[in-house]
Amino acid sequence: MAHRWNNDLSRADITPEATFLNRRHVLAGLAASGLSAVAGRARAETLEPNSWEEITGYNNFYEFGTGKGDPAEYAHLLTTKPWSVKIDGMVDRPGDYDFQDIMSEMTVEERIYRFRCVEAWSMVIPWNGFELADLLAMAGVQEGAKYVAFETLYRPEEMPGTRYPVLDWPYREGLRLDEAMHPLTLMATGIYGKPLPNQNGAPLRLVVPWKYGFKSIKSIVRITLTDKEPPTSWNMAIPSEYGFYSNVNPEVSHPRWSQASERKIGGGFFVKRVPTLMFNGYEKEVAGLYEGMDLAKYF
Ligand SMILES: Nc1nc2c(c(=O)[nH]1)N[C@H]1C(S)=C(S)[C@@H](COP(=O)(O)O)O[C@H]1N2
Ligand SMILES: [Mo]
Repeated sequence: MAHRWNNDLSRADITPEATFLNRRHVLAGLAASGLSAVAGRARAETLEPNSWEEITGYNNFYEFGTGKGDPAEYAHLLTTKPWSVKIDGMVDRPGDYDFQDIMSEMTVEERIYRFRCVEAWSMVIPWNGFELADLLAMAGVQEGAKYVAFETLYRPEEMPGTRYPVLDWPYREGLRLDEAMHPLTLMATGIYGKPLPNQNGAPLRLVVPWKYGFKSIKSIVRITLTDKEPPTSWNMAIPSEYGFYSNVNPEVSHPRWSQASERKIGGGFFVKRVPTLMFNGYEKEVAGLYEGMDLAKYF
């Protein structure tokens, strides 16, 4: 599959942000560019990934409970083999796509992304995955499609958290088609080069780095192309707090807490909070998608 990202931006464009390349490449690039070791270290440190233990031990996956430790404790109950994803709606080739068949078509690469939860904690995660756009191309998006709807597996016998009506199951999310096609939008299939652990959304989950974490839906079984804005679980549950867009925006506060700063998980609870960046630091890449929109209204 083609890789739009590499075609759109040169390495020179992205190295200063140290955002999309893995750390070895970043460090090699900095050394080659003659930057001082100190500057190099400072830049690399801004995206120092969280540890495997942090990434896989502190999660939100309400199908396994609402506690941050529940997914690590209970997600092993989930069977992820075999797995297929139904792609339907406004596509040329609707059907059930087997996960292994999808993987054999895709080039999986590593990308280190900032990941920020609406509750104002954040992590930096080295994902492995492929662009959602490549998967959508497999199914062939039809003219007139404007949105992409996603659904998580709903299998109560393996998901103890679904016994409680905290959300209207199955977990649902959605993106506008241009957001879905953006080269930063990833279908993640791994972390640190290993297959995605169940608690992180095995075998495949969305990662939209400029949006709050809840948009990054886990363990996806259905993707539907549509011309209408799809309902989303968090918006259905609490519409005043969770909008369809959910772009990381330090200027728009959540009704119950500020969104202006965040605490990076790891290094102890007293690590100082850092200011949250517009679009989670991906402003240069994605601000154009929202030109002319009132982001306080479309939150
Ligand atoms: N199916 C499903 N996907 C989900 C959630 C969930 O409860 N169920 N939680 C979301 C929230 S609120 C966050 S912050 C991220 C957490 O991803 P992580 O546990 O891999 O860090 O997953 C998102 N995707
Ligand atoms: Mo979240």
